[in-house]
This record gives sequence, structure tokens and C-alpha cells, in this order.
Amino acid sequence: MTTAARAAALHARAAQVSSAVELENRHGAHNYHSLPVVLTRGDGVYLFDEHGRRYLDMMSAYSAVSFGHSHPVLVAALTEQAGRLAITSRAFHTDRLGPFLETLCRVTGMARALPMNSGAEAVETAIKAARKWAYKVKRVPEGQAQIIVAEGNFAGRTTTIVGFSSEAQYRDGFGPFAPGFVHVPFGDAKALEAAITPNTAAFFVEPIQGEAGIIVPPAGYLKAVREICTRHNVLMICDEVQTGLGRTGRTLACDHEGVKPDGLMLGKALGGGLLPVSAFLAREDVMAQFTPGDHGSTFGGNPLAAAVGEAALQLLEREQLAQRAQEHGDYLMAQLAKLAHPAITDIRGKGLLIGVEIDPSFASARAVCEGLMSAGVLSKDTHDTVVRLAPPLVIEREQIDFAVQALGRVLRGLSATTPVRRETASA
Ligand code: IF1
Repeated sequence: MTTAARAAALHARAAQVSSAVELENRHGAHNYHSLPVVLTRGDGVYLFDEHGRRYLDMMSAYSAVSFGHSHPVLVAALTEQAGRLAITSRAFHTDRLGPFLETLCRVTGMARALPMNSGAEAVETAIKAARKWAYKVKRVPEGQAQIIVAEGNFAGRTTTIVGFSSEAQYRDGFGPFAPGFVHVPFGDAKALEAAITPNTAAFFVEPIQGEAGIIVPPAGYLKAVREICTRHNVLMICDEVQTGLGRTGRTLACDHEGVKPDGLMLGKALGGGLLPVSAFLAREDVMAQFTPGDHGSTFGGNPLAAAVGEAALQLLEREQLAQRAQEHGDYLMAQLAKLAHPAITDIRGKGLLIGVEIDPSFASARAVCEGLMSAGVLSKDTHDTVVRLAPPLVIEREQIDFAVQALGRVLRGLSATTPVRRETASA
């Protein structure tokens, strides 16, 4: 089937898609280009559409559904707490927040935690903490604090955060942006050291860049960053919103190099795939910058989120999901490599955070994801050429086999319609 014919078939199918899409299109902002499927139910690694079709979820809502859809233990924790006490604000204490914070600190090894809701809010909290620490502890002149970020970063959609994005579309039309951010190439420790000045408060970095296309830095990079930040009295703050909580085969992606950052952000899976829960965690003197009234949130630390977050962390440990992600991620990598299809130019990642780079002369990653959808597998492309494979950490080997076989069929189908690349004589 030619690409045009496939697109037409998909759009014809999209037209059949329920009135829900019609209503979305008529009443909603058009800020997503969703695949033409209307999901109505999730169960473990599976999603079901309005026609009852079953799909294997290979992207887990961008790693927010690491425990699988509607995990019974987590749903029980949610419903029990919802029926008892859900939202109080932090004007009052509750019986759930303290135990959740204790577990968060124990699991991550950090001294203190500040609960928020979205990943972006945890990142914004970290920016405020780093700046205030710079002024009050490092004695950087007021208003001069610099935060170094990596090119290719993704940390959320608030205007402060998109202000330091290197992705033009994420910035276009949303300025003016907050000053005080400096870019260095991701993975280059020497460039980081060269960018540090006496006014540098912190270096914010994802241990593996997700949205940039599952970019794994050179081995030893995080350890080198740790040493440089310590030597220059610069805070190393890691964004583990996507890589944290077992996703890459360790509790935190920093654990692969035995690196302990001065601060880190968690989100996504911390909410058990049921509601938004995030947190900024840090060493004592950084978190001590916050005094009553400095910072807050209507919903941050609510007992419902705390109950679900606590249950999620206990599940992560009890079911050894980080180790499972390592074993099943290695298996997935190996099975993908066996495809040995010319359209695949790279397979990269750690644990169950994997990116498959597709040669654009064969097809876009979006077209591959559309093909996968027709084959009963749901995933997402990033940056035009990368298919993200990040299934729930509870996935079984035979389900991994199903996903890989589906990808193989899709790529063979695309090859059949893609003009053979003419290797130029000079190549
Ligand atoms: C979208 C992907 C994008 C994140 C990291 C913070 C946040 C995110 C490392 C903010 C959020 C989401 C946002 C979502 C798509 C998804 C994403 F990388 F996961 F695939 F965009 F790059 N740090 N990532 O990845 O967390 O405020 O969203 O809770 O915006 O389209 P949030």
C-alpha cells in the first residue's frame, strides 16, 4: 500500500472514529496530533478502543504508567483514600503526607522532598531552590544566578522551562523568556566545566534525554558531572521525571553510575498511572531555602496523591520492577537487534526506555507508529525519526515478542512500498 493510500485509509478510519474526536476537535485546543484511536479502557499492558480492539501499550503514557493500567493495588489505594480524605491543602497536616515523604527519601536516598503535581512544577520548584541557594549560601549576587542546561533538554511546558528549550517549536510565540540559563552540549563534561562561572547555581540534566530521542550520554558522563559540580560548588540537579522509578533498570538512572545528585525531580509514574504526583527532592541545605510561605500548591502533597504515591513506591520495591526493567529491557533490545532491518539505523536506551531510530528514506517514525497501531501496538514517535518503546515495567516476554514481531511486519510492509535507496557510487 502506498504511503498516500495508507494515509487515506487511516483518515477514513479516523472519520469513523466516535463523536468523541469530533467533540474534541470542535471544543478543544488543537495542541496534539493524536493517533486516530479512541481508548476506553486499560488493563495492565493492554489498552482497548471503543470497538473493543485490544492494543499492547508500548509507551505507557510517556512512562507515567510504569505499573500498568489500573493496577489493582494502586486503584485500591486510590479508592480507599478517596473515600476517606482526598484534598485538604497544606494549611493543615494529614496522616498520609509524612509517611509518603519518608518513603520518597528512603527510596531515593535524598534528605528531603517537596511534593508537587506535574513534572514541570517539580522542575520549577528546583529552579527556585537552586537560585535561592545560590544567593543565600553560595553568595552569588542577587539576580545574577545562572543555571546551566543541556541542549536537547525537555523538562516541561511552562514558559520558564520552554525558555531554555532548544526546540524552536516549544518556544515559538511564547516569549519573552526568563534569563539566567546557559546551554551546553549534552554528554560533554568538558563543555560543562568551561561554562561554569562564579555565578553558576546549578546544572540541570536528564540522565538520559527522553524527548530528544532517548539519547544516552557516554559512559562516565554523570560521574564526571558529579565531580565537576562538587569541585565548583555547583548543584547537580537531575531530572528523573521520565528516567526515574525503575524505568531504566535502576531505581534512578543516576544509580547506573553510582552518582548521587544534590537534587532530583520525580513525576509521571510516581502517580501510579492514576493521577499527577511529582516531587522535588534535595540535600538538606538546598531544601532549607524554603521557609513557610516561600512556595506552595493547592494540590501538592494532598493525601490522595500521597496514598497513591506511597503505594506506588512500595509496589516498585516489592515487585523489584527496576530489576525487571533491566532484564526485560535487555531482552527487548536483543529481539530488536535480531530484526536487522535496513530501516533501523540505531537502537538505544537503558532498561525499558528504548528508542528505535528509523531511516527517514524508508518512512517517518509517525508512519511506523501508525502501522504499529494497525498491528495492535500503540507507541509514539519523537523528533520525526525515533519510535519510543517504553512499555509498562510489568510487561511479559511473550508480549515483548508480539511487539517486536509487529514492528518487523510493519517495516517489511514499508520496505515493500519504499523505493530502494540507490547507493551513490561515491558512498
Ligand atoms: C508533552 C516525553 C515529552 C519530561 C521530563 C519533565 C517533564 C517531562 C524529562 C514535565 C514531560 C512529557 C510531556 C508531554 C510528552 C512527554 C514527553 F519526553 F515524555 F516524551 F514531551 F518530551 N521532565 N514529558 O519528559 O512533566 O509537566 O508533563 O508532568 O508535553 O507533550 P509534566
